[in-house]
Amino acid sequence: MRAANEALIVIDIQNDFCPGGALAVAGGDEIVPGVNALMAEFPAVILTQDWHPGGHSSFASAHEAAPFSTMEMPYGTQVLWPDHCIQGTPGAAFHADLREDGDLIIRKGFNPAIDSYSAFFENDHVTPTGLEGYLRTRGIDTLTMVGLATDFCVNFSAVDAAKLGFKVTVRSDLCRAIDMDGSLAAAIDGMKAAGVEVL
Ligand code: VGL
Ligand code: ZN
Repeated sequence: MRAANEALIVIDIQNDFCPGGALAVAGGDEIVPGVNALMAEFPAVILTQDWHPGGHSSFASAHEAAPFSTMEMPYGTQVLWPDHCIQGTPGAAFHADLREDGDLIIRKGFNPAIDSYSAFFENDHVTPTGLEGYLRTRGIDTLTMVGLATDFCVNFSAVDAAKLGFKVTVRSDLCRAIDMDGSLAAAIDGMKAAGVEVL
C-alpha cells in the first residue's frame, strides 16, 4: 500500500471514450484491468467523470460545425467534439468492468458554456472544480494519474496539478490518447515541461 499522502486519479474511463462510444479512444478499454489492479495499491482513489448537459457548447452539433473542428470561445480555442458523456446516459457511465469503489467521483464539464478537461479547473483555467481542496484537506500531495484521454483530460489534469504544487506521475501505459494533429506528442512535452513524471 502506498503512503497516506498519495492518491490515484482515474480519469474519464467512460463508455463514450471506449471502443463503440461516441468519442472512442483507440484501446480505451484495454487499460481497465491494469487500472483496477492499481486501485488496490492506493489509500485514496478519485474517479473523474466527464458530465455534459445536452447541447453543451463543446459539442459540434451545438454550432452546426464539423466534429473535431475548432472554435474561438471567450476562454480560448475549443475543439468541437461529437456529442458525448451526456449526463445520465449509458455513454457517460463508467466502463462496466471498472472498479467504482473509489472515495470520490468528481464530475466536470457540467457548465453549459465552458468545457472542462482538467479535474482541477474548467477550460478558463480559473474556475475550480473543488478537487484541490478535497485533496489538500485529506493531506494528499502526491498523485498518480491514469485514464482517458492522455492528450486532453489526463494532460490538462496533470499540468494543473503540477502547477498547484502536487508531485505528479502519469502512468502512460495505463492511458490512451485521441491523438489529433500531433496532440499526443505535444501533451507529453507539455507535461514533462510542467514537471510531471511521465512513465
Ligand atoms: C475528453 C474530449 C472531450 C477527455 C473529454 O476525457 O479527454 N476529451 N471531453
Ligand atoms: Zn467532454
